[in-house]
Amino acid sequence: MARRGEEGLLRQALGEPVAGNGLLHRRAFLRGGIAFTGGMAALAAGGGGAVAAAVGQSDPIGLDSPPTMTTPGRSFTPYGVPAAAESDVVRTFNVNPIAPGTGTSRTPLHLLNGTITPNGLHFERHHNGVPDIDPATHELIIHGLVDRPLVFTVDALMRYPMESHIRFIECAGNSGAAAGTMPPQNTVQGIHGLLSCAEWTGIPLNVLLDEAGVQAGASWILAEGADAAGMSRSIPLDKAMGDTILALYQNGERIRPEQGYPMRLVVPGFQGNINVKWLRRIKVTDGPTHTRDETSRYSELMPDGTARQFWLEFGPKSVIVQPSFGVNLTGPGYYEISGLAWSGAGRIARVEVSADGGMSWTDAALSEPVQSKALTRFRLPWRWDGQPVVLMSRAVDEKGQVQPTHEAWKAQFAPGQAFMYNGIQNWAIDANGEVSNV
Ligand SMILES: Nc1nc2c(c(=O)[nH]1)N[C@H]1C(S)=C(S)[C@@H](COP(=O)(O)O)O[C@H]1N2
Ligand SMILES: [Mo]
Repeated sequence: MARRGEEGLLRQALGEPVAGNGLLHRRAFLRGGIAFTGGMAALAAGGGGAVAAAVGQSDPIGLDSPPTMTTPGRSFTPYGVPAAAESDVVRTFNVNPIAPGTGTSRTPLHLLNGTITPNGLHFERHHNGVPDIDPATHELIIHGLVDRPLVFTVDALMRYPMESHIRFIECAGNSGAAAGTMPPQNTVQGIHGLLSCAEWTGIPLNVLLDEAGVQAGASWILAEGADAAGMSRSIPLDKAMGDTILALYQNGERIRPEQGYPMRLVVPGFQGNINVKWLRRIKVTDGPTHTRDETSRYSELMPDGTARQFWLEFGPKSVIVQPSFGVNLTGPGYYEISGLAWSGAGRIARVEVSADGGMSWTDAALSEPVQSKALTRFRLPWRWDGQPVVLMSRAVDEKGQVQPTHEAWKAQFAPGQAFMYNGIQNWAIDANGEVSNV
């Protein structure tokens, strides 16, 4: 088959580009259907722009049995683990020898797809290690401005009505390296990997606060963890009474020790720090407590020298993960650009993609279901002609907030600020298909 004919077929199936440097309409893959799939395989045989390999000569229709079909497979395991060949899909971290439990590990977002983070790959941020908590003796106390101070055992909490919600958790320090003056040459994991998304199941916090009876004059709560950092944060009462949950399950199983076993707060869309893990105490208060964790950190220096405190909700943000640094292109041809978008304010309304450094944009398809304060996967078909390009993505949330450029983000703060960074991520692709951060 002549290559020209197949190119024509693909063009017919996928349509003409809708924005600069070969971006195709977001529905092109759907429209292409079977013709597109056939076209890919045929292109491979022709040698150009292939993603599917050509079928072998001796076995043109795949009827020879592979060895796995002639001997029985292995037996069962009590708890499954990923395929051995996937051993590079792991969290990354550096251990500080003086405080080995203090620091972060990062989710390999560039090696995953979809939106849910497997529990063993959820990022971690510990201020003084992972405590070893016995669920038989752990208790949660609710006190302060309440009618009835209460103490709950884990067993008692397991009997309460629960809800499940898919939510992202992101560290306020995530992407901080991208807020600097030089774009970091690192993977999405290295730059943006303090971000994960899971289905959290637990008790709406308002159920427990109502049981304790919040008194008039109360306006905040203090939440404290049972770890060696005694990490504690103030949370506005309306958020605590809103969509905040006391989570006991993570993607169907009990919360991992790293994520706060036996219980943590999930405060949707708010900075990671406030999602207090290993929760042991909630005090209802008439104002923020100004704990160490919210005065020494998690406040922003403004251009006029004042500090902004309690800026808790993330703005709209997105990043292209395929392709991205370390996820290079293998030659000209058709690709699916894909990435993640999220906002602390609610659902993602749209994600626009540019392949010409921001001169022209087109809407990516959002993979359903698009959920509030959860990671959203966006996808866009693209025909790369082999010339250098700059890819960008820009998220807009349901409140109409637009993800800012790097420059616009920086202009809001004093130099050196890096918390809550949500600037646009640019990836340059050179003629060899190699991706760098620009
Ligand atoms: N008790 C306690 N809660 C904590 C922390 C901690 O060190 N101790 N780290 C916080 C920070 S800074 C973040 S970003 C999130 C990280 O949650 P994860 O480790 O489950 O990803 O937990 C928050 N809750
Ligand atoms: Mo964090």
